Amino acid sequence: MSLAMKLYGYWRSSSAWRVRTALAFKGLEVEHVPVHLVKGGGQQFSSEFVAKNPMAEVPVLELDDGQLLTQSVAILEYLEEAHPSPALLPREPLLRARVRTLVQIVNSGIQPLQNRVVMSELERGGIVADDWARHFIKRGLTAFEQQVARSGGAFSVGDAPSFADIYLVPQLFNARRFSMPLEEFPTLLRIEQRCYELPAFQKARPENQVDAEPL
Ligand SMILES: N[C@@H](CCC(=O)N[C@@H](CS)C(=O)NCC(=O)O)C(=O)O
Repeated sequence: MSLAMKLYGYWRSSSAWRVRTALAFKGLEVEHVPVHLVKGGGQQFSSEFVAKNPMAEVPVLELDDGQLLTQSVAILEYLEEAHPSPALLPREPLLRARVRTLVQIVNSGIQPLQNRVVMSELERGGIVADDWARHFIKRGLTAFEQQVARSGGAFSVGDAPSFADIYLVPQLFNARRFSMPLEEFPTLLRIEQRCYELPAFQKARPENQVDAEPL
């Protein structure tokens, strides 16, 4: 049986993870199509995949009519508009802005500075890429922690899960991959724990994916 939508992703990709969580939260079934980002130099660079996403990145969401969506923010916004319930954005404009602020702290302030493509270029230039990554993760998580201390409740913004939590959880996983101590972010750790009580956040974890490898 072929499912309606396809998600091109990679088990350990934090950006694909965001989309997996949103899909699971909204109860949307997709066919997962693994794109191995490392094996054989990276399947994301195949001409077939680049035709789907010229940035050669996951995630790509292919809709049932073949339309392709890239960039996790655009995909999540699309899912929220096309499938509004259960909601992943609060109703009040100010709170929606707070969620989007947190999303961008991760999406533009942390992840692009520590992704594989940037790290490889830094290493080629003789820079210690892990130190660079830790610097920007710490900077972003510090801002996230301060913001959430003001606007958060059980989750990052108020008492319901939102896009902000969907961006936070994979970023904490990435921080641990860089062996970063996280005690200075107690609010974020508490929210992460709360997120993992929800089935959608469990389902989206890297180790629960069809292409998962030992962590
Ligand atoms: N801004 C993009 C970022 C996508 C991205 O960085 N994807 C990474 C995996 S997390 C990727 O596919 N990298 C390709 C590579 O490592 O060559 C989004 O939010 O979707």
